[in-house]
Amino acid sequence: MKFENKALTENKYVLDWIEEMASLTNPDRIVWITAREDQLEALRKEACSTGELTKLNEELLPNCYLHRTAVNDVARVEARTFICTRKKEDAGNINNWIDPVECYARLTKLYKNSMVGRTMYVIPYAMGQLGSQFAKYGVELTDSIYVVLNMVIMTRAGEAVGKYLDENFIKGLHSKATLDPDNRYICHFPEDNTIWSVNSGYGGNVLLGKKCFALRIASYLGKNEGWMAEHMLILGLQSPDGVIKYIAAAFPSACGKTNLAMLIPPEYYSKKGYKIWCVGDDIAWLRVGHDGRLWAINPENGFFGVAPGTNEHSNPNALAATKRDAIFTNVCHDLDNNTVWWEGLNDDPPKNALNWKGEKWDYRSYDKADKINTSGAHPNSRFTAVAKNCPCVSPEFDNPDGVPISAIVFGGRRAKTAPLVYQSFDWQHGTFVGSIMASETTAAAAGAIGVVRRDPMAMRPFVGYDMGDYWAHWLEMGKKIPDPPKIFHVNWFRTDDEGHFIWPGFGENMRVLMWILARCDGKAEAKKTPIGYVPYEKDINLEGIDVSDETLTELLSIDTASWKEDIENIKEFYSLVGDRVPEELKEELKALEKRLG
Ligand code: OXD
Ligand code: MN
Repeated sequence: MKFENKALTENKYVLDWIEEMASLTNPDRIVWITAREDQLEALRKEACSTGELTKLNEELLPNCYLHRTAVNDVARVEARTFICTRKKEDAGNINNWIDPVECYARLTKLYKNSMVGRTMYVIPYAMGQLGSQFAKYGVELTDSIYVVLNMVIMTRAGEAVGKYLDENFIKGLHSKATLDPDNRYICHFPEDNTIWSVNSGYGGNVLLGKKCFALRIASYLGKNEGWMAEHMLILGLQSPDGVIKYIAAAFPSACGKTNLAMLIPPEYYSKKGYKIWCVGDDIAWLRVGHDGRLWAINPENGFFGVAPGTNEHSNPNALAATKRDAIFTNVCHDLDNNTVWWEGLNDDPPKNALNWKGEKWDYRSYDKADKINTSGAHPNSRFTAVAKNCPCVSPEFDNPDGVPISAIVFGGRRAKTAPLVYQSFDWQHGTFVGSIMASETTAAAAGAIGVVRRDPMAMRPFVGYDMGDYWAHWLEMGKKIPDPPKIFHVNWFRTDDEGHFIWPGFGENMRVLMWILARCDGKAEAKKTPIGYVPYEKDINLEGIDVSDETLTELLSIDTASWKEDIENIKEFYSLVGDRVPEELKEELKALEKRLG
């Protein structure tokens, strides 16, 4: 095998695998990614020369680039994502499955000679801090410079990783091939530590360290090795005495997860000296520490955030992180300034611009009902930003031991069913609360409005094995954590009868976090209700916001009728998950039904 530069490992197992993949895909050149600045700069130049990237205004957006994916390749494709376990039942009813022998054969045909005339980049990378007990290592082979440059932001990639590569590394093969949507596959072989992705160039399908490794493969490893990989943000809330308490929180998409991860405390709290630190915005790996608490790291090194809606008000920290060293995907290109724009950035769309497809764009044609065809930026357009460029990045971001978690928070978008916040009775009940997590579809999403989609632990598309076994693993973990975090559920999206949100959300969500931490410290009482512990009105601080006592009572009320309706939906979902739903959770469901009367 002929590398253009020096191999970064001598491990024969790793080299043999690269050789095998290279003889299948047949690239013209093979280059190891050292991630040294001179190499990256040469790759950026090359990508600009072919149109793969556009360099943006160096003064306004230093070291920032714009990329457009194919118009039919703009999001993760769950229907084409597969968990290929030898036994179908191990992938479970929620995942798509193909027999691994058949899948390897089918994809081998698609990879055959797919890199002829192209370069294969060999990206050694770590999820987590190099050398940390949490860290896991992988190699992604790809024919895309865009993937290389994104992986260098999103993971700890490059020459320092070489010495950590051994037989346990995660083998990732990605080829854009022909970008044929009918032959697009995102396949996971958890029993072989392997990920194969073909015919896509979109982030979540091709940055294999993220959803594919850090959630799907890692959740499987975690089950076997006694730890957890979760779709959770991690934030630290610092009180005026300097003490920082950490919260891990899981939300389905479109619930403001990145905004919560980077929350700016409202003036009432900031004046007193409170502060929020962001450890992670998407993924948490959790392990039991020597002190008996649950500790977490963010295995990533950057943010792959949704651009539309990000602005000075909703998330100034994320916006600041995009001001340098960022890659923008499928946003609107302001040609006068050579900068970028997206819906919800400000009220001043560029007058001379290209839309996300690269076509001349007239902002006056924008129609909310047809965003895909009329918006400047694609609704799922993204920024890839270096975590360290975020003003509120936690000082513990690189701590190889992670941070101790006081509270786990689940959330969803529910008009009526879930109160603003409640606490589970214990770990088992908390696991149940996670298992019944759900969101109602909004006008923003395609399809009917108000349809409940169950998304347990926000992991529905990301568990690399059977969902029932995953819940069983949660219950097992609960037995192994001597001093477990308390588990809560929040809902920022409660509405009145006219459908208006009655909670202000955004920074004001800090008021709810304060109650959660007070509960963890044993400093707040709570009402025992059929669904869990709910705050007394007096314990949610409303100073400085326009929320009346009546509204708070409404926010904390339990709508028994809608809970009873929900029970039926949960039963259907449990039977969809199938016969591996743990008995303990079925009992929790029965007990809830009984308490509701
Ligand atoms: C993401 C997602 O992109 O959850 O983070 O879809
Ligand atoms: Mn996510």
